[in-house]
Amino acid sequence: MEKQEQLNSLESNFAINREDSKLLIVGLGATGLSVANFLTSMEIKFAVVDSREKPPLVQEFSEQFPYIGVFTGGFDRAAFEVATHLVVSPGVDIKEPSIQVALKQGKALVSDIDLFAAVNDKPIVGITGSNGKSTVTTLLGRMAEAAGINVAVGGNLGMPALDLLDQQADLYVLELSSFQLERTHLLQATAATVLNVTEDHLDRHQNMDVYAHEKQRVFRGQGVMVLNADDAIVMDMRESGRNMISFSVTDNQADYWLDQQAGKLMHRNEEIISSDIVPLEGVHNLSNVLATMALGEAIGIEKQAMIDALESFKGLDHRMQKVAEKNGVIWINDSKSTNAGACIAALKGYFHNVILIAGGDAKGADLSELRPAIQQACKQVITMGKDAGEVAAAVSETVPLEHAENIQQAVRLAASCAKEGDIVLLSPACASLDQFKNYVERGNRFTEAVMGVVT
Ligand code: UMA
Ligand code: ADP
Repeated sequence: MEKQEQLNSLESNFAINREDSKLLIVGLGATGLSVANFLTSMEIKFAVVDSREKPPLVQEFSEQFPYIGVFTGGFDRAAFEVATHLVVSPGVDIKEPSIQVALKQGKALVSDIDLFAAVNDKPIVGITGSNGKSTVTTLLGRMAEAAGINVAVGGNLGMPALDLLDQQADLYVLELSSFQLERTHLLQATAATVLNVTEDHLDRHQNMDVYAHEKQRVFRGQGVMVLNADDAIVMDMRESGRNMISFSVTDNQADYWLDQQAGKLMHRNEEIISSDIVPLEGVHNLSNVLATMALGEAIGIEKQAMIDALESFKGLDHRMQKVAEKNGVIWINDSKSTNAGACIAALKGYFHNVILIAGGDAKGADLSELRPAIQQACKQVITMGKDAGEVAAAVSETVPLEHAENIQQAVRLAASCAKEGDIVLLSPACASLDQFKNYVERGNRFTEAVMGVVT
């Protein structure tokens, strides 16, 4: 889209213009910085607030934008007073009192995804769900590349949506979180999916209904709906009159399905590929692959390009990643498991040979739903982190339980009881922020500690 058209779109959709608008960017993280860059390129006035004393990107921001006001260490009332619009970063809760007051005063709330949607006229694929988003987003990007499409991939996955615009792509594949979707009104994806809905982020969303409703917003518009036939909450999102493609690992009536007996991924009556060839661990990943193929079909990617990309896809780090094998013991880093659903998926298929390391920040979740999976798969559980007690409460008396102060100690404890044939699995079912910068740091510390005990 030409710049003038983009400006017209911002004006018509949000009454944002160069003359009268003063946007307030709330949050100076990756999203805040991407919005600042975008508004600068559009010559629209803005200021920035962040509740933290020293937001991570403040230095970078001040160097890049020396003349722009940055208010840190709280939400500066005056900054909100003069603003016409708020662009609130996903990590900031809209229930923040300063935001609520501003909204009551009639100031408009706009998300970075809304701004992106307003100035982009190329197809968008929107991917959300409690688990599997990053895997599906990345794999779909690889499939589009294999088909020769000029594709840009990002969103919650890493590169903020607005930063992707520089790539001038012909297709945008966006991973979208519930935090991004709850404040997005304009996005109309060409194809979209909610991969699954299991409990997560209930410290931010009031309850499961609200959380599911936020995810459902990815289906706004008239694009193709890609639906998980194994998930009742997702199937409730169906809308009559819409094009829909379903996927399932249990139901042979779905459009993309797993023939468990024959070990084949199927598209209706046609075999796509043997499931042995899929280079990813676990049935949940077969579900992810089927979902990705359904999305690929929705945007016209040829089947062979999808298969080529799949065969060379090694999966992402920190998701069921085998980091060592020594003396018959396999060590797996699944640090990205930040909710119960991911941990349950990780434990599936194992019987009493897993030494599970779990715990961290449970984000307000009750982890008791882990109980049957732990009972079936684990020979030992080692808890750690702020909500270690939540994990411990899900461990029945028959499974030995220990507590570790940190990940190094957890790995040493695991090493001391692991025997040939065992799996040591870091799959915390919790966010990492109580003890680490993020899940990547947690996974890296785990891997380093494992290297220390296996070499
Ligand atoms: N924060 C404050 N005060 C502020 C602003 C932020 O305390 O004024 C805190 C937030 O509570 C949060 C952290 O700072 O803990 C980061 O918040 P942010 O909104 O500035 O985050 P960004 O750096 O912009 O990164 C966000 C996504 N993060 C969140 O939604 C928390 C990133 O997803 C995403 O990659 C990035 O935008 C680009 O789109 C990360 C994530 O953890 C991977 N997402 C959650 C998840 O996947 O579970 C939703
Ligand atoms: P997200 O981006 O939604 O967090 P990822 O692909 O990064 O998803 O995977 C996050 C965690 O969820 C990992 O522990 C992974 O093994 C697990 N996981 C991936 N796909 C699924 C799925 N379809 N169902 C349940 N768990 C999954």
